[in-house]
Amino acid sequence: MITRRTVWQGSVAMLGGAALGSGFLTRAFAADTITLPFENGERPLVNYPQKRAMIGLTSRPPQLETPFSVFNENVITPNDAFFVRYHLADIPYDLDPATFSLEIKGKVDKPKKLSLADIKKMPSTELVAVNQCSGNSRGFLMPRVAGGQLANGAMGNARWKGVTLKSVLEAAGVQAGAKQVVFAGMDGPISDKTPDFAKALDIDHARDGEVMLAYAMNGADLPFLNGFPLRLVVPGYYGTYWVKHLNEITVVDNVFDGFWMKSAYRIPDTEDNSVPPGTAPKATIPINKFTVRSFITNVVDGAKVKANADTMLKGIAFDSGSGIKDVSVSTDGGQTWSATKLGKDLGKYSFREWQTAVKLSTGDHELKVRATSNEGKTQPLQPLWNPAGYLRNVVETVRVTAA
Ligand SMILES: Nc1nc2c(c(=O)[nH]1)N[C@H]1C(S)=C(S)[C@@H](COP(=O)(O)O)O[C@H]1N2
Ligand SMILES: [Mo]
Repeated sequence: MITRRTVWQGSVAMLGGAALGSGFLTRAFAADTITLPFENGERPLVNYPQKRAMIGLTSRPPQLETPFSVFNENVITPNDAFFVRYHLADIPYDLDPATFSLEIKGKVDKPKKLSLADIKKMPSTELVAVNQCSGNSRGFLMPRVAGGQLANGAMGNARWKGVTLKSVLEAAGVQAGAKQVVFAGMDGPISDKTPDFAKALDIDHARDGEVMLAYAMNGADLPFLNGFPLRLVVPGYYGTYWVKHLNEITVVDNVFDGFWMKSAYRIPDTEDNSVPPGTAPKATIPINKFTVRSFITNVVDGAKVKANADTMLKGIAFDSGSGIKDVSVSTDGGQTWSATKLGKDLGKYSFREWQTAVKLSTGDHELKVRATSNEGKTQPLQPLWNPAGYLRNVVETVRVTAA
């Protein structure tokens, strides 16, 4: 029998090799590339353990984007195609799930150290939810901004299984005066000058019964690169809060001022969280909930379709958890819109499928898709801008030629 420990030792060797840019990775770079639709968009397709060929953004640490075609295959993103984002290069490749423990400390009556077995003995909960990087789609921003130049593949939808953070906090006994809960994982910086990755949620949010400590994803253990053996799941919130390899929860009686909360992952404190392109915001707040988005997944930009016949359009939409009320498409560049048929409801935090048929006359057309959430939010026709390139949710356009 192959034990997990053995499997990981094997994988670690491969990961190490890939991270160091061995011949294995160099060959992957040379052989297969993909060009994302913006300037300097050429990327290698890279191979990592537990992952199919993914779009490589960086190798140390590994950052992998999901090829967009995956979103047309299934409303649930397969584990082996789920994107990967890390900040710090010291990743706990040698972690042993048998000795792993999660510490709960700070302003609690009963500090705890829970093993994975302890956690798996607690009542479990499941939820389908989208994880999306704050910088998803950043590569499309004009003017361009610094940061990972991602297309639309730094998102994914999975069924998460674990225990509620609420139940773990209750077991530890949160003390009066608690303000926030701080989360840290086992990865760390290679140099002391880089601040360790830690994120915080307000105490009420942490105790809402939905925020989850997940040990499984789509019916399997978390892939190593997606946070094995335990990660935070914060439904409706950007991925930056979804701390991976989670081993430390600290209840604090102040607003946590770590670098990744106080200085990074901030959005303009304006009504639509944008500023005029190229300008700096006067005040900022921590990034929080997803903006509403929708995509056509089955027709790619530049496609040729049959004129005056039914063209099937299908895709996905999601918001921060009010749920999708309507997805409409336009075949005339946004002048007129028609409703589409929504697919099965997998829960308010999930991708929602939609589809419709359109007839296109001979010539060039701009197909647009726009979602409206149950809380009445919709997507702008012109892109909003902020200096970090977060929150992108402009109405997407796919150009096709009908003949
Ligand atoms: N431990 C740890 N957790 C982390 C990060 C990290 O760098 N270290 N990055 C965060 C960010 S910014 C994102 S977008 C998500 C990505 O989750 P994924 O890699 O499973 O797709 O992980 C989050 N959790
Ligand atoms: Mo992210």
